[in-house]
Amino acid sequence: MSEVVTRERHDGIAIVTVDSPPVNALSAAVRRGILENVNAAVADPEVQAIVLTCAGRTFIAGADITEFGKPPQPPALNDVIAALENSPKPTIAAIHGTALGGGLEVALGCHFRVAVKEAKLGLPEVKLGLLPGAGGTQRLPRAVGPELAVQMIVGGNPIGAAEALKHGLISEIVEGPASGGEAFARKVLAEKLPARRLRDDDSKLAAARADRSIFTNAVAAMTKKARGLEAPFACADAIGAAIDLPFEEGLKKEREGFMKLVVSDQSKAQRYAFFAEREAAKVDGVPDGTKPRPVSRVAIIGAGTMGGGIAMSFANAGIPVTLIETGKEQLDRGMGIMQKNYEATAARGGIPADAPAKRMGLITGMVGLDNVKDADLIIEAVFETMAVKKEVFTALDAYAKPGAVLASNTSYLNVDDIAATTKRPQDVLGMHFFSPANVMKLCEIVRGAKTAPDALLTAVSIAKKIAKVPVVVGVCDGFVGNRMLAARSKQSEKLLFEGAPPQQVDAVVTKFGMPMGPFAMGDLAGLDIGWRSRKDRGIKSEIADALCEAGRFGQKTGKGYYKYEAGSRSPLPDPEVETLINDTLTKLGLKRREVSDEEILERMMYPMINEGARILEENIAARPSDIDVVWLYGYGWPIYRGGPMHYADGVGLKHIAERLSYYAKATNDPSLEPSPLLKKLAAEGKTFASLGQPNKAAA
Ligand code: 3H9
Repeated sequence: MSEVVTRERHDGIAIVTVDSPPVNALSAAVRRGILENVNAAVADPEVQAIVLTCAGRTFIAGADITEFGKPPQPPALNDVIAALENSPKPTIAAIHGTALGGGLEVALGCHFRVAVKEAKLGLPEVKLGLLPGAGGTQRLPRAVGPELAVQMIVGGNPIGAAEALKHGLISEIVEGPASGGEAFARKVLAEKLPARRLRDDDSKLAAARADRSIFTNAVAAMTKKARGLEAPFACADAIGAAIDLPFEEGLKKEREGFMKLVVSDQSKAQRYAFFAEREAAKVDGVPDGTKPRPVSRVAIIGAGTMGGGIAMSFANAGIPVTLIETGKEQLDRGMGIMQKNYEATAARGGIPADAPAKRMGLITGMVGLDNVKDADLIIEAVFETMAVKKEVFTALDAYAKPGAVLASNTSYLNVDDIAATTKRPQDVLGMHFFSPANVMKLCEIVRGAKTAPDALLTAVSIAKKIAKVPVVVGVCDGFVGNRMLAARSKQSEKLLFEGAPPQQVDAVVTKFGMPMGPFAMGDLAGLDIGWRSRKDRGIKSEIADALCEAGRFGQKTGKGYYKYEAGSRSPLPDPEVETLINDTLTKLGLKRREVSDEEILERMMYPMINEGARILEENIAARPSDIDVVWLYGYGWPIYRGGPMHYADGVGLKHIAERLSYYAKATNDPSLEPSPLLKKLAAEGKTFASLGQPNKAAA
């Protein structure tokens, strides 16, 4: 019999336990094990009820994603679920941890479900570009009604045990999964509770069958932000089939939808991203057995936009922080902004009404750098110039306790130079958060030449604790994300001089799926920052300079590359900008030409990919998938395109290398020549993925 699924009999109750670490995913062995044990329990005359439960940290977390794209192995999940549903003896799923995807579908096949109070239940397949393919779209609407089913399936967000109880998804909240499941089974037998097969119970569909707008309104609300994605709409169609069709026909529709999505490029990209994110957390070059240093006190230096956002990230995770400023006035201003930010979120219903007070209660403001002396981790988020950073780190070296990890939130600067101002470079590294730091999930962890492995792991582990996605990168100008962005910015600027208007460039980039184009992004960040820095360095960029000379600093002045109506953040094309560009080009003796959307897309994407290849050559990123994670979580790269390096593999590296060589000549820009690594891979017909990828994501 199965090794990953076992069965015990306790006085008439069969306890079937799945034990397949790490997350009890439904591999072929687990499916077979459940089926065999349920069948055996049904056949055992001593057994009166069957409890399905899991060992380890969680109930079944879903289908085994590594099996997708490979030839299917029997038994099919639907057959396993049918065995539980058709059992003549009551079946009970006893849930702890997370019952997700196929895991919840198995539980929905049982006649009853109970869960511990911390459990979470959900159908998150949509986040992998899929729909629940084992009856979830048919049984969940029958269990909780179509409205909540749409939220859970189309939105992909799990619910807690209390909500599950309220909506009838579980029958009881229990203390321990196995013991609670067994006790509940005895209650079923003693009270002769009728076994309920969800497939037979259409009562919760009646309202939406009478008035379909209940369903369509719920779908409209959940798909508002689904631009470019296929799966949310396919999920909605499958739930629609539950409302419109008998169970078996709905199941067939669901199956068709699943089979289509599982081979789609979008789902492949989303599954790749799932494993890429987990791979990124594995740090190369750290001796086995290295442990992160314990962190119980955290201090953040600087209560500006970044420092405040970082402090909020800690408070959001329930971790107390000390926020340190040089003066009371700056501190009060920073604390005030955080307070307002929390209140605005609470007013929108984003967090509970008592959250602002609770979270602000975790942030202690203090004046003076000497207040870092008890901190185990110190994150500096002061003004982005080397002189200021060095001054702060010299002071931190004097005040911080031995062994404290000293992190800089620099977005460009050389972390080794910062470390060199201290007598403890082994404790220094970068933690580059992205703005707004309380929202954006990426944290580039910058490993200096002398950073100690345990200091590095400390930063990675604390980033995970505050719900960030950490990616370890090496020291270079702009690290991974901003260095690649700079390659794109250079091209977007050049395109203006060649004749493409800002709105055309931005439209191509947003149509691709990015949240914003480069010019709208410039307007949001403020054009004066770059202008000042160009002036300091004696560099010219005639169009951008002319905009700033005309007082067009971006959104904050109501005009930049675009104009903005009072109180609005929507960029509107401005004829004045058109004139300004024309005048500047005439002055420079340059002629505008028609630039095709195709050229814009290639010149926005390929130079970035080329820079990514250089980043790999220089070992600034350990794997191509790490670069993808940076772009997915730091810059809003569309998840269904997997990240720039994954996208490049899909386009074909040979094509990309050829186009880069072409543009290098056509636009007289040697920086566009393909990097040696890109050239080599292209010549060998290979992909970036061939260098080492999260291989689990079956193609
Ligand atoms: C589905 O069910 C389709 C069905 O409707 C229909 C089928 C016909 N498979 O995240 P962690 C690995 S689609 C394979 O770091 P946590 C993961 O790669 C599925 N492997 O832990 C990692 O490996 P490693 C629907 C999986 O505690 C390790 O487990 N289900 C799977 O932070 C630990 O993972 C989902 O989408 C899997 N399904 O979070 C749920 N899941 O250590 C996906 C995890 O080698 N999973 N692994 O890097 C999750 O959301 C989280 O893993 C979970 C635990 C919340 C469960």
